[in-house]
Amino acid sequence: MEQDLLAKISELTETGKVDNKINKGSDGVDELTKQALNEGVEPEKVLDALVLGMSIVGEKFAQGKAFVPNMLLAAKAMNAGMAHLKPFFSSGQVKRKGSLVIGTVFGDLHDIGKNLVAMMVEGSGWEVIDLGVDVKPEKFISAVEQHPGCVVGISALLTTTMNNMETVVKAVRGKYPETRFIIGGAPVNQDFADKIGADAYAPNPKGAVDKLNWIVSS
Ligand code: B12
Repeated sequence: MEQDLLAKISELTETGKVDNKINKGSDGVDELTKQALNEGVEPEKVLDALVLGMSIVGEKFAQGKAFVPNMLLAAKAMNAGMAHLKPFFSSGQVKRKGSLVIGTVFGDLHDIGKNLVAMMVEGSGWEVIDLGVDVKPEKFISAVEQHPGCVVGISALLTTTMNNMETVVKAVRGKYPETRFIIGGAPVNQDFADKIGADAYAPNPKGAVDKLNWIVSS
């Protein structure tokens, strides 16, 4: 019974059925997550079910079998479930895997890809602090100050702004030398990440989650 409920939560997260207002009034992730917690299912297991749904859609996206709208819907469904889990996070009963401070580098206003990465990472059990677009080094520095031990994610979509990533890496490491970075965005690649001293590069949200899990375990 519990297994069925958890499997349903995963499936509905993947398909992006947020709540019973969608599709003929049958329950969505919102109602089923609430039901599971009310029935005493461990919050960790509910989180795992949400994460599984999100990771399946992330995998499909990486393979070109799911698209931006699928990711957005899945993230919306996951957020509906996460809202019921928030109290357990705040009480410390459910632990986050880590925190990611993420932003689009200064000079750059593109945020669609960065938002997808943020949603997917949050959906895999991380705390995400999204600084938005056109983020200057000082803003990254103050976020790192407020979230000790966080990983910093930087996005750039322009060949004219990708070099600003190096400025951010240097400025943040000037104050917090241990800070680890993950970068992404259409014009960058692993070679560029190596060149500017970033710890990781990923081409898509699924890759970002894998690399972040690798960063915290290494
Ligand atoms: C939408 C868009 C815009 C929108 C942005 C809206 C928004 N809210 O983001 C608007 C209209 C504002 C815009 C403006 C401009 N744009 Co524009 N834009 C695009 C467009 C069409 C799509 C970008 C996009 O969202 N892709 C979809 C997402 C899902 O993919 P993604 O961003 O690559 O992200 C994925 C990965 O890269 C990765 N990823 C992304 N970030 C991160 C971060 C981390 C940490 C990790 C691990 C991974 C990761 O994961 C994501 C999901 O898979 C592209 C062309 C294209 N087809 O890519 C041009 C494009 C990026 N733009 C371009 C240009 C030139 C501009 C302008 C300069 C145009 C102008 N003359 O004004 C301005 C610049 C404004 C500025 N200062 O930023 C050029 C860049 C050329 C270049 N090589 O530098 C492109 C390539 C178009 C072109 N062919 O010429 N743009």
